[in-house]
Formats: sequence, structure tokens, C-alpha cells
Amino acid sequence: MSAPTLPDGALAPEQVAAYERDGFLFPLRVFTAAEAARWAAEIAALPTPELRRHPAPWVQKAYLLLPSLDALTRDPRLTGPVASILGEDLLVLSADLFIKPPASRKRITWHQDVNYWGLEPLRILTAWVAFTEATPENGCMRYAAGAHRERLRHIEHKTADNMLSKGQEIAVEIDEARAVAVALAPGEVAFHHGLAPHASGPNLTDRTRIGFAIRYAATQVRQTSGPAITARLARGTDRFGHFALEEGPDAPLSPAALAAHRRALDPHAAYSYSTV
Ligand SMILES: O=C(O)CCC(=O)C(=O)O
Repeated sequence: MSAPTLPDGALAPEQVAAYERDGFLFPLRVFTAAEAARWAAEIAALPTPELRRHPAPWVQKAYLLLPSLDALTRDPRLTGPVASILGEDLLVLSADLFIKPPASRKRITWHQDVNYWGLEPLRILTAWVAFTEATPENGCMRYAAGAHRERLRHIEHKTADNMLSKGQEIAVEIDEARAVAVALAPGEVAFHHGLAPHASGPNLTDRTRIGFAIRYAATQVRQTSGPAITARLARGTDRFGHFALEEGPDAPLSPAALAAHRRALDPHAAYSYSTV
């Protein structure tokens, strides 16, 4: 059963407390199943392999290519609950499609997102939007509860079945028996803290699993290392100007959108797409 969000989109204080205690919060019923099905269908029908041209099987900053995804990242039904945690002024640093085809061995090793992103302070969360259902059988995420209070040491061990661009992996053992499966229905959302350890397994079903992982940051977050990345203002005002701001796409995969997407991804490519 989805935890309800308040009518104005804000989270209830007990939901914020649960996020702070566990490092994650789900399921949140933010979008309808029909909306999720439209996004999934739009991705399935894309006329070009543009979304597959990157070395990783997900697509970063997909909101720069498709107006529908740009609108999703700025939708008050989603940014309202995010604002309850990060504050009213919000940037999107990236938003990545994680597509697991049917019967795919692709998996994600245990990692903390911000561990390898040069960003401070850590007022950053991921909103993972389910475009299809996410279940243990099709490789939904797993979270380690309450482990988001410190940076854990990571190693890099790239293997063909690991969807992470550098094969990043937490160097200490995570207790799988205590891991929480992030099962979501289409249109539901899970939030996780930038330091919340998470992983996901293979898709053992005959249907594609699609999630859209939006990286929200409070506007005071700044970059401490790596080539300068750009960001999209999703809500409120940017009083800090730490990032050059991006414009949304004019039309799906338009020449201008494709060019803007390439420009915005250049600094990420320089870091094997592990910058954000
Ligand atoms: O979609 C997945 O299975 C994993 C997503 C993930 O690792 C992330 O959002 O950082």
C-alpha cells in the first residue's frame, strides 16, 4: 500500500523522519499507472538508437532529450515531496534511465551514489520513478537501511554484467538478509539519500523493467572536483549560481535537444559517466 503524500505534495513529518532514519522512503504514489505506461511506451518507440549510444545501458540527462521527461522532473507532485526533504530551491543534476531488458543478467553492485560524485554538501537525493513495475524478480533495487550516515570505501571492478560505468562497489560486506527490496508499482516513486547503499539484481522475467533515477540537489550544493557539470532548475530560485543552468528540450530528439544533450554530457564522458 502506498504511503499517501499530503494534498499539496508535501511529505508528512513522519515520512521525513523515516527518510532521515533509514536513508530512503518508498513507496510514494506520485504518478498514475497510465502516465508511467505512456513514458515507458515513448521510450520503447524512440525512432533512433540515440538513447543507446552511451557506453552504459542507462541514459544520463534524458530530460534534455524528451520534453515529457523534462516535465516529469519539474512536476510539483514530485518536486513537492522532494522539497520537504531538500528545501524549496531544487536542481536536477542528472536523471538517468535504467532499462533492464527481459532475461538480462545486468545488475548493479552495492554502492553509494555521492561517494564518487564530487559534490558538497550532501543535500542530494535520488527520486527513482517506476515506469514499469519493479519487483525482486525483474531486478528492483535493494536498500541497506540506516547505512547512509558515512561514506563507505569503494573499489572499482568492472565486469560485463555490471551496469555501473566503472564497476563501483562498496568494499565492505552488506548484510543481504537485512536488505530491503524496493518493490514499486508503475508510477510509484522511491527516494534515497546520496549515501544510502543500494544495489539491484538481474531481470529474470520476460518483460522490460524501466526506472528513471532523478538526481535532485539543493541549490547550495557545489562541485568540489571533476569537470564542471551543468544542471536544470526544477523548482524555486537558484540564489547560488554554482552550476550553469540548462534549458529544457524544444521537441523530442530535436537537433537542438541532441546538441544540448551532447554538450551537457561531455564533462560526464570525461569521467566515464560516473560524475553524477
Ligand atoms: O535501477 C537500478 O536498478 C539501480 C539504480 C541506481 O543504482 C541508482 O539510481 O543509483
